[in-house]
Amino acid sequence: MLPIKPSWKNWRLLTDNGRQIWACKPSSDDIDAHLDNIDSCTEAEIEQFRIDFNFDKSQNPNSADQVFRHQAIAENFQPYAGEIPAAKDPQQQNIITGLVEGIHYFSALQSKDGHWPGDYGGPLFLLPGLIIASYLSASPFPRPHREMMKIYLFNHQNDDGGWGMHIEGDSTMFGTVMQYVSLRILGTDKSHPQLRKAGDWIKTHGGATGIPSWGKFYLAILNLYDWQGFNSLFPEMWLFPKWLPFHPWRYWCHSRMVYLPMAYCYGKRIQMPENDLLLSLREEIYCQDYAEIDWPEQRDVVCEKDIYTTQSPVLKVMNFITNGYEKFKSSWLRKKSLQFIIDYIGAEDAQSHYLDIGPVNQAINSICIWDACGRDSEQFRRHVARWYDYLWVAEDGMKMSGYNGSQLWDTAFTTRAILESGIAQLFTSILDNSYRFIDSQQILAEHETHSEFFRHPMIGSWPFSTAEQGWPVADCTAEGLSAALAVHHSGLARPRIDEARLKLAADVILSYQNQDGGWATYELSRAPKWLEKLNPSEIFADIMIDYSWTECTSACVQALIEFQEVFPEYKREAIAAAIRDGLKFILAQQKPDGSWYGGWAVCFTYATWFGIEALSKAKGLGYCQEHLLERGIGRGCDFLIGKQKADGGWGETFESCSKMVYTEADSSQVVNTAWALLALMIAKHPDRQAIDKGIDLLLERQTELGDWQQENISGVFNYNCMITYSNYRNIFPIWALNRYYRQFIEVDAETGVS
Ligand code: LAN
Repeated sequence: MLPIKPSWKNWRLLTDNGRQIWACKPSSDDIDAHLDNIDSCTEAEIEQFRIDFNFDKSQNPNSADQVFRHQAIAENFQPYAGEIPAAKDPQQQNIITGLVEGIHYFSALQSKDGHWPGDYGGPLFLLPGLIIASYLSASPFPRPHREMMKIYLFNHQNDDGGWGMHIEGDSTMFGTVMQYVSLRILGTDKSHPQLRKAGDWIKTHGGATGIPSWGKFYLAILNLYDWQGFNSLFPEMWLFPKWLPFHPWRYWCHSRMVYLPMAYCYGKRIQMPENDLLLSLREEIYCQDYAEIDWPEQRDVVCEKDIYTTQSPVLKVMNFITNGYEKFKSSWLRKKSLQFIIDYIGAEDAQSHYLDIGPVNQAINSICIWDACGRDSEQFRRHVARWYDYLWVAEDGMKMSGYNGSQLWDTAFTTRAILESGIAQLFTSILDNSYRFIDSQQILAEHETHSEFFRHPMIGSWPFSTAEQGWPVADCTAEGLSAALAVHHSGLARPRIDEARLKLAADVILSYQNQDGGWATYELSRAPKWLEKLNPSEIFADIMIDYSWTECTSACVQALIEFQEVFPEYKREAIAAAIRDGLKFILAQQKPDGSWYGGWAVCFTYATWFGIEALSKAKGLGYCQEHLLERGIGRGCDFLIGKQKADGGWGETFESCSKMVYTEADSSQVVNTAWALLALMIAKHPDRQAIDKGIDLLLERQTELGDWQQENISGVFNYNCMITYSNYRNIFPIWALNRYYRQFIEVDAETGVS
C-alpha cells in the first residue's frame, strides 16, 4: 500500500443506506447537510491536491482505491486477534491464515450500512458528459471538485497525448476530444503543454470531425459541432405503434434510456450560446476552418482509431430517410414526440430518485430537464444533487463512476464468499450487517408508472446498486436471493427476509427468463436479433437488445436450484423447467474449446467459472441429462487447465473482451486465478496440483494486511469499454481460499482426519 498522502485526508466518503458521497472537509457525516453547504478549500490546499494526487499511469493505469481504503483502515482496522482454526500442517495453516486475514482486512472496508463501497471508474467518456452538463447549465462544481477532476483527466493521458475509451485503452478521438474539451471547460489554458500534446494528437488524426456519434452529440450541445452533421435521432419514433418490431421500447434499457434524452436534445437542437472559450475551441480541435466545414458530409465520418462497429446498410437507409424527414417534418408531431420524451424522462427521474439508470443518461437528462423546466426548478436541483452520487475519489483524482455504485452486487458476492465454509462463524457481525443491507435493498414496490413507461415488473427483485436507484437486474436478483438463502442456511443471522419475499424473488427471476432459456440483464429480450443492425454507436457492440448471457443465466439457475432445495413444492414444475432450459442455454453457449465468453467481466475465465458453477450445482439433481452436464464441466475444466500459467495463476487482458479471443496477460491476475480455481474446485477437478499451485499464487500475492494488489481492470460492457471493480481483488481470492478450505481442510477437520 502506498503511504498515505497528507491531503487525501481532506476527502471523506460519507455513506447512508448505500448512498456514497465524497465530501471535501465535511463538518459532519450527514450527506444532505453536506450537499447544502459544500466546503471549499484554500489555494494552498488545492496546490497540495496536485502533488498528492499525482498518479503514475505508466506503473498501472488502475488506481487501487487507496483513498477510501486508507480512510476505512484508519478508522476500522485492528490486527486480527480472534481465533484461527488449527490445521494439520503448516501449509494448510498458511491457507487458513490467509483466508482469515483476507476476510478480516476486507471487513474493515464494510460501511456502517453493511455494504462494501468501492471505486467503479474506468470509462473515460463519462466525466466529460457531466462536466458539459454543468457548464451548459451554469451549475459549476465547487472548486475542490473541479481541481480534482482536472487532476484525474491529466493523470490518465496516454504518452502519445491522447486518451482512450477507458483507462487501459489506446487513444481514440472520442476519448481525446472529450477530455480535451473538459479540461478547457475546467479552466486549463490551451497553452498547457499536456493540452498542446493532446491538440496535436487530435489534429494528426484528422480533427474532431471524426469523433464518433456520441461525441458529435456532446460537441453539438456545446455549439462546437453543427447539428446538421449529426444523423437524425428521429424523436417521432416514440410515437410509433408499440407492436412494431423496431419501436424503441424494445431496445436494451441502457440504449433506450440514453437515446431518449439524446433525441430530445436533437429535436430541440439544444446549443450553448457562443462564447470566447467555445470560439477558441473551434480552432483548437478542427483541422479546417470551422465556418468552412461541410457538416452533412461529417455525419458518418469516424476516426479509424475509434471504430468498433460499422454502420449496416439498413442503418444507412434509415438515416437517409430520417435525415430527409427533418426538412419536411411536421412541427405538431415533433412537439408531441418531445412532450412524450420529456414525460418519459420525468418518469425515469421519479422512478430512480433522479439517479437514473446510469451515468450517461443522468447527465443528459439533467440537460433536458434544465431546458424543459429551467435552472431554478426543483427537478433540475434534484438532478444536480445526484451528480455527486456518481463521483469517486481515488489516488488518481476525482472520476465519474460507471453507476451510482456496485453496492448490492459486491455485498451479495462477499456474503456468499464468506459463507462458503464454516469459517463464517468467525465473522458473524460482518454477516449480520451485510444481510441487513441485502434485506434493505430488495425492491418491494412497483413504480406507479411502470407499465406506461415499459418497465418490467420488479417486486421481489434486487438492483445492482441500491433500491432507490430503482432498476432491478435479473442476475443481481439471483445474487441477492442466493446470498439471503446462504445466510438463512448458515443460521448465523436472524432471518428477516421471510418466505413470502423469497418467493417473490423466485417469481421475478422466472419472469425474466427468455424464450431461448437464458436470462438477459434488466429485462426480457424484446426485439428480434436483426434490430442490432440499427446500432448507431460505432463504438459498442450488441447494445440494441437485452440478450441472454451465460453469466446472468448461470446466476439465475444457481439461485433457482438453491431456492428449490428450500422450497421444493413451490411452483415445482415451472422452476424445474426454468432450470432445465437455463442449463441447456448454458451448454449451447459453450465454445468448441470448452470455454464460455464473458460479457460483463474479463472474460473467458469469468464466464467459464459461471458456466461450470451452474452445471456443477445441477449435477445429480435430475434437471438435465447427466452426461451432458459432465461433458460441459469436463470441457470447461480442460480449457482452464490449458490456460494455467507456469506460476500457477491465470491472467487475461481486456482484449479478450474486445477481440473475443483469449488474450493472455503478461502476468497472472489474482481475480482471473480465483475464478479459475472456483470453477475447478466446484467441478471437483482431480488435478489437485493445479489447484494447489493456484492457491499458492493467491497467497504469495496477498499483502501483509490481508489485501491484494490492484492489478488489471476486471469489468467490461458492450465488448469495448472496461470498468473497474476494485473489490473483486478481495472478494474472489477470499472466495477461492474459502472454497479450498471447505473442500480440502474443513472436511478433514470435521471427519477427524489428520
Ligand atoms: C453493468 C454493471 C453490472 C452488470 C452485471 C450485473 C455484472 C451483469 O451481469 C449484467 C449487466 C450489468 C447490470 C451492467 C450493464 C451495463 C452497465 C450498466 C454496467 C456495466 C455498469 C455500467 C454499464 C452502463 C451501460 C454504462 C453506461 C454506458 C452506456 C453505453 C450507456
